[in-house]
Amino acid sequence: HAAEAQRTDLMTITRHVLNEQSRHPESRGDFTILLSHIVLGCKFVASAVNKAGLAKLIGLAGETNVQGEEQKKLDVLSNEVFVKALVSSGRTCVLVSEENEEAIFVDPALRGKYCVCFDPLDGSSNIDCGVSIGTIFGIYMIKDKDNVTLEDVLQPGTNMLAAGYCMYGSSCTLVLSTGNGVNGFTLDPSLGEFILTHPNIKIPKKGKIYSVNEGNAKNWDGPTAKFVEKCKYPQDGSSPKSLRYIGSMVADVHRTLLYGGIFLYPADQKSPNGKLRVLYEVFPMSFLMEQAGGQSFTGKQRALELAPAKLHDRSPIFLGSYDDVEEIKALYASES
Ligand code: AHM
Ligand code: MG
Repeated sequence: HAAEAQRTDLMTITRHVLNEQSRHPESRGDFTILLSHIVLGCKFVASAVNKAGLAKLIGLAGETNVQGEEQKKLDVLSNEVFVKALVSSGRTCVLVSEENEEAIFVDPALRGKYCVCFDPLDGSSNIDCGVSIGTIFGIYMIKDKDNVTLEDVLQPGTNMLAAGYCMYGSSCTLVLSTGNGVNGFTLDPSLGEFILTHPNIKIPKKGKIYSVNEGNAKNWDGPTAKFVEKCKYPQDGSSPKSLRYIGSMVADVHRTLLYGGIFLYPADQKSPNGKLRVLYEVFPMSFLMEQAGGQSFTGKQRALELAPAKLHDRSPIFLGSYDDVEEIKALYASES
C-alpha cells in the first residue's frame, strides 16, 4: 500500500500568527516578535520539565553545584527565563508574574507597548510525580508606554488582546487565541517548532465531565453543592457526568476545551474568593473559553468583566461548555 503521506507544508506558530497579522498591518510584526519570545520561554520550560526527573536522580535539584551556588527550583528558573525573554523582546513595558510580588516595569530603553501577565509554571506541586503542568499568559496593549502605571495592569479581561497556555504533558501543546478563535500547536521536538495541530478549536456545547476538587465540598456554597449533586444524580433522566480532576489548571482546562464539560474552582467558606488568580489564571482561560464558544462565570458575573483591584487578586471560576455554564448561572440566579 501507499507509503504514509509526509506533510511538507508546515504551519508553524510564527507563520500562523504572521498570517493572522496581515489583517492588522498597524501592528507591524511587534506581536509576532513578542510571541516568539514567549514561545522561546515555553520551549525552555518544556526541556527543563523533561529533564526534571532525571536531574533529581543524579542529584541536581535543590542541591549545591560546583560553584557553590544552589540549584534553582524549576518554577523559579522558569520565571527568570520568561522575565528575561519578555524584557529582551523589546516589546513589553510591564510584566506581572505569579512569582513576583510586585509588577516589573521594563527599563525605558527596552520598552514596547505590551503588558504580559503570566504564571510561568502553574501546578508546580505536580512536578515531582510527573503530572502535566503548564504556563499561562495574557497580553494587553498599554496606552502610553512612557507613562505606564499599575492602573494600566488592572484592566478588565475584556481588554485582553491575546491569551494562551502551554501544557507540558505527554506532548507539549501551546493553545493560543489572538481574539479570532482558538488554535492549538504541538511542539515537534525534532524541529523545535510548534506546528498547528488543532486548528479552530470549538468546545462542545454540552459536556459529560465535571472537574472540581471535591475535597472542599463541606465548605461549598448552595449553588456549587447543588450543581455537583446534579452532575452525580441528574433528575432529568440524563446520565451522570464523569469526574476528572488533575489538580493542574492547564491540564484540566485543556481537557475541558477539547472534550467539553465544566471546570470549577468555586468559592468556599475557607476561601471566599476561591483559589485561582484573576490576572494570569482566570482571565487568560476565560478568554480562551469564550473564543472557543464556551463561557466563564464567577458566580456573580462574566469572568472577563471582573476589574481586579490588586495584582494577585483571586476569583471563583466556573468555565467550560456553554450549556453547562448556563446551568450553574441559573442556580446562582435562583439563589439571589
Ligand atoms: P499553584 O499556582 O500554586 O500551582 O496553584 C494553582 C493550581 C492550579 O493549577 C489548580 O487548578 C489548582 O491549583 C488546584 O488546587 P487544589 O489543589 O486546591 O485543588
Ligand atoms: Mg498558579
